[in-house]
Amino acid sequence: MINDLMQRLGVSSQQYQGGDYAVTSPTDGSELGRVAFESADVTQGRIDRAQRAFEAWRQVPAPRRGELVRLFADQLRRHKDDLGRLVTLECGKIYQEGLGEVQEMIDICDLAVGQSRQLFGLTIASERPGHHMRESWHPLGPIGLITAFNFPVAPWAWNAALALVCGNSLIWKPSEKTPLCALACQALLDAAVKEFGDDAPADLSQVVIGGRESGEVLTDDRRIPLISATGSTRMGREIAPRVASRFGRSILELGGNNAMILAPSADLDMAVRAILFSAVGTAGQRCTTLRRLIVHESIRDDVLARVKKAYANVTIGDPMDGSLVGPLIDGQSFDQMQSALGKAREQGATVTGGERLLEDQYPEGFYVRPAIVEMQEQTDLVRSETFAPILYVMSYSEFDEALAMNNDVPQGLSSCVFTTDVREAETFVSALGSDCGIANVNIGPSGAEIGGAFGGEKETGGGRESGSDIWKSYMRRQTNTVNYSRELPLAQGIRFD
Ligand code: UN1
Repeated sequence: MINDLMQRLGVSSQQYQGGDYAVTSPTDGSELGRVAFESADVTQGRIDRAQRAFEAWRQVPAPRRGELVRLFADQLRRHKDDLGRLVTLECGKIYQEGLGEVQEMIDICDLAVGQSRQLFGLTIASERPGHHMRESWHPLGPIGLITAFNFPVAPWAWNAALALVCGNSLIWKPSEKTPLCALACQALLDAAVKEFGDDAPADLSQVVIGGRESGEVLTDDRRIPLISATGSTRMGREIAPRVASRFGRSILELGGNNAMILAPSADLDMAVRAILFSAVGTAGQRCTTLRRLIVHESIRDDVLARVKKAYANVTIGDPMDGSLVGPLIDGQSFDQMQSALGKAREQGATVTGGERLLEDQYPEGFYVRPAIVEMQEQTDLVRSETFAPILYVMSYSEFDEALAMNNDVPQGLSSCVFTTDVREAETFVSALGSDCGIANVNIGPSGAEIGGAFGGEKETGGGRESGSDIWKSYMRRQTNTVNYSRELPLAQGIRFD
């Protein structure tokens, strides 16, 4: 099956077979392929070629660059099922979500195509007569992309689609756990390049299959002006100072610890559906997963009963077979989940669920029942992100207290309130409300559309990707003052004669 799939996606067998690093499927531990990790020298060579590709690509007019991204989106539409299936096989998320991830790629491509005709700057009033002042946006350089296993294709596309229309070349180091998805995306982009014609340079986009050293080659090379990295806060802590020490820029999209405040006036049916999708969807392995439920004390028992009932009906199993929850990525992730649940029990919490399932059928697949953990208070355990389906439930009495709990974690990615009280809703999204990059009302914290800026504050890293004006991150800003007069007046009225 994997061979047919890879063939249809245009990946040659030598690319994913014959190496010595085994790529396994989290669904059942079966081997999907064997890739070879490249050496640091090979990665260096890629940077040389990416630099040359950039020098050619920046000369192609931006709307024409948009045409390449349009062709790429066509490829994605044509191969949506196959790529969605590969996402499911390689990272274990259910097929519906695999398809959703590919749709997210298509959406950002569409946005980028439009953007390719709108890379405009400002004209600014000059204080001097006979002078024009304006702001121009120019291509930046080869962009280094580092992505995580849980979204093996979409975050690359958020960066790649915009970076390409902005006139940059790309070097992508995917997670070691999901190299096949990266090879497939690269093959689809190569097919689009072929259709596009000769004005797309060779090596416009490259994939680095490698380990940590390859990542370090990218972060340390001054020819790469921007590193965009998605992953853990621990990873971000290593990358950020390395890039900063050479004055490179970075876009960091790191851990989240996303909460829902559930107020007494909320539509509870809607809230429970939102909790279910955002807490157990993707087996709790989204950076935007709902991890903390802060519920008003007056409705706590009712909500808990409803949420437990909804959890009991969730189907867990083969992500290709219509289950709602697939496996965790690996045994290590399972161990981390168990360790967090153990600590919660020590702290006196009541834990429902969390146990391993289907072990006989899949000895190498780590399926778990999503856990609900009733806490007395928000402890340091709750403040740290465990990348697994654990929902900590805590209660509040005053709205201000709930808001303070929402913000009292090191991470600042996503958040939401369920309420029909306009004062609470508007306070939550005000300057005094949620301190996160994403703050929603009557919508769960996960599943953002690509039109907005995506990312968060504090230990989430401060980066933003996707829509809004994020294209500017992939360009360099230049201020131009043009004197069309016959005089040379100095700014600030300075006389120098
Ligand atoms: C991630 O988990 O790294 O908002 C990205 C969401 C998705 C992206 C998640 N659009 O949940």
